Amino acid sequence: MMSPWLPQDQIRDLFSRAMSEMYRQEVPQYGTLVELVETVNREVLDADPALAAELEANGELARLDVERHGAIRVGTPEELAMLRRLFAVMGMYPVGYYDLSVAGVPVHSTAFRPVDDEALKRNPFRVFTSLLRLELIEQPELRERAAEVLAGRDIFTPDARQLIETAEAQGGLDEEQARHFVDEALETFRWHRQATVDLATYQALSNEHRLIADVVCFRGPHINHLTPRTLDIDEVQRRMPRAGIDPKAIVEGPPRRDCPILLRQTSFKALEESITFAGNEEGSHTARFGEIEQRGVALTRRGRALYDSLLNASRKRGGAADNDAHQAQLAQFFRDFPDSHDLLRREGLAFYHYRAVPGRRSAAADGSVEALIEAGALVASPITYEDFLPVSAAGIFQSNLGDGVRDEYASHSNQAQFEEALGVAVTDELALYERRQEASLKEALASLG
Ligand code: OOG
Ligand code: NI
Repeated sequence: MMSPWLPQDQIRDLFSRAMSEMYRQEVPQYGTLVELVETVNREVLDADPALAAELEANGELARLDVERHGAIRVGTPEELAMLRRLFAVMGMYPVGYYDLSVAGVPVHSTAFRPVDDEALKRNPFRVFTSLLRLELIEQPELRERAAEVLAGRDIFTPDARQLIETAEAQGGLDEEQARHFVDEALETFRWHRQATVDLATYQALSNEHRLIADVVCFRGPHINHLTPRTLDIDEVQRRMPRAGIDPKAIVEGPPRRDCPILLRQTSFKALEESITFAGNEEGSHTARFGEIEQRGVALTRRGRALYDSLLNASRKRGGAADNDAHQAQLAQFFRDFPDSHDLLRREGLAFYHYRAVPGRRSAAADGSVEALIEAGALVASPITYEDFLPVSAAGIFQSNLGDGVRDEYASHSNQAQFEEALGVAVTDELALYERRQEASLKEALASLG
């Protein structure tokens, strides 16, 4: 019998499109950025048919135009736990733990995202979700005031809560319920230009940390950016000023390479937005910004360790004058990182998806993976990195929080505490890539006999 429920992948797709539409209305520059990214992506695909064919073969061409990640920040364990249930309705699960306190930001985070191959192909929508760590606020009165304000809000509509319970109880939502759910869930992410506190409270919290004010003083965890995926981040960065967008100085992540690895990101500055505070006082707040990203192959633990050590070595050398100099310096350090898929795979630095080519097996000298690849019986294609990078995330946070970066929060990593708030353990992203790689190899070898 066919399931009466709308597939989770479809609910997620509806939701990510609705979110994109809402953010386009809220932040018109986002629409401009999406158009710029689409133009550059089209040019890249036209100029590089081999890349187009590879993306097509990996099922990534179709998802490119809808591919986005967003970010929100919540204030309490209850909010985080309820979000987990909300995202689960759309087939999005917490993957990875990110400790941002080392970067002077009093939050820790995970990414809610689809986890299996088919779901990722359909729509890989991800939401980077941070939980405020009130315990890192030093002044007791301020900490209590923030907790009190947070206790007084409900970031979910009554219907959203009801539909989450319905989905859990019956194992899904029918189409009408799903559409209603998408509308109601969207409300949690909407911008509110009315603060829930007076200007003095806002300022006290903001003086402690701008991010604390952003989390505490509003009715909900407004989506603070929505990021399209580009195939050429350097080109989009170059064209941003002409489109009237002012990018942050430096593209975060690895340098440009023949075989892109992990994730490269850049953002435009947060907008200053006028806010009405309790008691009708007028003021402003900067929260929402734009970002683009270019994704490459996921790295193994070994590959990631090499990435981290080369990035650290370059950072130790010190900041460069501008992005060109920064990229040139990074490229120097990354000469020690192999830059062909054959090498990355053979040296166990990156993850690959294996696929069988029927009829070619007899050409292989023996049954080994290498011989089968050599004979063309087995094809390995890069598995896209679906996650985030803490150093880059810190750079994005900081460029949008302005100065006043502090280091007192250093080394407060507490995954157990985060998972207790969340209500489940996060999935280890490396184990997940490993499983997907292994499953594809097993299936390919089985079909080759
Ligand atoms: C999240 C910043 C992290 C990314 O792409 O690394 C992020 C935030 O500012 O809330 O989105
Ligand atoms: Ni982001």
